[in-house]
Amino acid sequence: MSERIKQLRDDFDRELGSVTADLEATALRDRWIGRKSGLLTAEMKTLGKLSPDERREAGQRLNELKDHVESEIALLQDGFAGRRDAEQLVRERIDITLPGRRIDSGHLHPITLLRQKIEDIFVSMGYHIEDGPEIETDFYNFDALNIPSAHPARSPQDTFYLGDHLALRSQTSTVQIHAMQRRQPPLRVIAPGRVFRRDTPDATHNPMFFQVEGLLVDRGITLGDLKGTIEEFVRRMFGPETMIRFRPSYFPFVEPGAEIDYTCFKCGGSGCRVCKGSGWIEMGGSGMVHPNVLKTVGIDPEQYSGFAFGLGLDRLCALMYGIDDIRLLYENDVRFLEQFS
Ligand code: 2NM
Repeated sequence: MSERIKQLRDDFDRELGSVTADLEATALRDRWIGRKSGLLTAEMKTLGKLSPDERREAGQRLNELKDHVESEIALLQDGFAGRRDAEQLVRERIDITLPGRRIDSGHLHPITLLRQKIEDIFVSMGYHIEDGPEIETDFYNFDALNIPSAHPARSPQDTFYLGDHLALRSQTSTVQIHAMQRRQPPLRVIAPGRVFRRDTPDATHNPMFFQVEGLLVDRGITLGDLKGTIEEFVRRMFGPETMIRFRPSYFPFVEPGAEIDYTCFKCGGSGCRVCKGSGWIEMGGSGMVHPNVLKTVGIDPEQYSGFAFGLGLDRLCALMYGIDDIRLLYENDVRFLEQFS
């Protein structure tokens, strides 16, 4: 009997060695120790035919073999389960070092970013931000600004009329007139906003664009105050090395009037593509507020004087961001706008 049990153990060990999968291990278990048809189960049943001594001996051996079968198969199944877990871990591996996907979020329009930067500089110099209507009467748009009745700016070729005496404002000076009517000097105001002119759209023109105009009125204000203010502004805006120059010019609402240039923010004045080789960039118009304008709003030009200036945001925005066509600013093409987040 003991020879036979040894043979059985060898047979089992050989079969165990060829098991490669979980299901085969289960089948092997059934084949050897299954309740109904297990080889060892059947062997146990023959014990009754033996003498008591032989039965005790063989029973012990068979139990040992059964324990052996159970523990070997359990070991094998543990191994398969471990391998399954390991494979799953590899399959479902997550690389936590990968940067996350950026969540799309809204952002401000480049014109708005620029306007806010300009506003911050003037607010820190004590200016108030003023707002006003985009539809104005002739009075605010032209008369109060000392623009003569025959001036070409008044023609329907240049201005969008909405009726006989109403038009879309062609500059934000209208807001300055309202401000001067509402308050007494000393006065420091900037007026950012949309303005409208009947230009044919091209790379550098759009019939609607953005301006910031500034106004300061007090006793004893001179052209020197204007120059100092603009100088401070451009240095804060473009860097401390920036210089300015004034070129005499004419606007009906100022006397004297001047165009302001500043040294190129890109090359510092040596000449480059941004400033078209000149070293200078045009900022806008300026001047000392015309006595007629002050009189119209009830400010005595004998006691008070003021300076004013206006600058366009669109071309400045195009230069600063390297945009070659200002119409792109108003097409709301997300592929364009996404570049400024
Ligand atoms: C400019 C150029 C020069 C200006 C004048 C006034 C007001 F209301 F005080 F008369 N506001 N802004 C002004 C002066 C605007 O823009 C090119």
